[in-house]
Amino acid sequence: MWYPGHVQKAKRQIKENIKKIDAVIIVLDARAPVATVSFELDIFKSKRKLFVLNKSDLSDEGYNEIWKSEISKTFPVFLHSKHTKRAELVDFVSRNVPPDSRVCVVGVPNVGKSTIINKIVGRHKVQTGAQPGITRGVQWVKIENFTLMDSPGILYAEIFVKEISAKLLLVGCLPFEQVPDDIYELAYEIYREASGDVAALHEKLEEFGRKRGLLRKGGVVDFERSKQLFFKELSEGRFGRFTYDREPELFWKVVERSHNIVDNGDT
Ligand SMILES: Nc1nc2c(ncn2[C@@H]2O[C@H](COP(=O)(O)OP(=O)(O)OP(=O)(O)O)[C@@H](O)[C@H]2O)c(=O)[nH]1
Ligand SMILES: [Mg+2]
Repeated sequence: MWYPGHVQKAKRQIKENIKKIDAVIIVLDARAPVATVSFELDIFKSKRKLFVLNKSDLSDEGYNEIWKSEISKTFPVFLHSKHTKRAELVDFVSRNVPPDSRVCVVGVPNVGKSTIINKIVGRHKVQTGAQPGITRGVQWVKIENFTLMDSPGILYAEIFVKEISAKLLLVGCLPFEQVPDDIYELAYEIYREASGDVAALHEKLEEFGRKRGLLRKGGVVDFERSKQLFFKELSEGRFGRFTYDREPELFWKVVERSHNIVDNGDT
């Protein structure tokens, strides 16, 4: 599926800088911590790891606590959202990395890496945006106690588990126009289960498309546009707060596997 050249380049750039890095902040989406930890953690094998559960304003509050306590069994973890105060975020990083560390911020596309860096820095130093693939190269930003490295979102070259792709779609990490239909269908079923929405996908897109005026000649709904806009808005939290990954035990299995899959960057 989607694997643009820049993801491959990003992995190469991260690997080139790996010796200079003392610690990594792994940014996850609080709605799908398992799906968003599914990338090559082996690159960071021997590094100190901190986790940020981001976009927690869009996930279920009860599950936020469950996930925080699960990950905290092994790693420092911080529940973050756009409402979190800068001082709390800076304090979390400062407490968990040695002074003058060089810290790389990593994660799948669009999870909020650059937004977090800007908050820590206190200024709009690195570019952010509502689509995956905004950051195109590594960028170092120095602040008082440590230096941060922003990096482009990375993904496995092949995501074999459809459920992971579907959840990445639900939280906005994949480009909507390139995702195959079977992944959309699965994503919709996962959304239905989390939300209790009873409408079938076709009905939903018909209703949504009509309401938004996404029509073709003759007044028929343009299902392609309706689908993409519906899923974009869903990923931005417009229809409520949902947590799609609800099995904390799975997290550790995926983390272990992600440490062992070595992508040589050629696939
Ligand atoms: N609701 C909400 N939106 C957020 C949060 N953090 C980031 N965003 C939004 O998510 C989108 C992606 O943010 P970025 O910081 O550009 O994400 P990134 O991980 O750097 O993305 P790439 O560079 O494309 O890999 C932007 O529209 C942000 O405004 C959050 O905590 N809550
Ligand atoms: Mg970015």
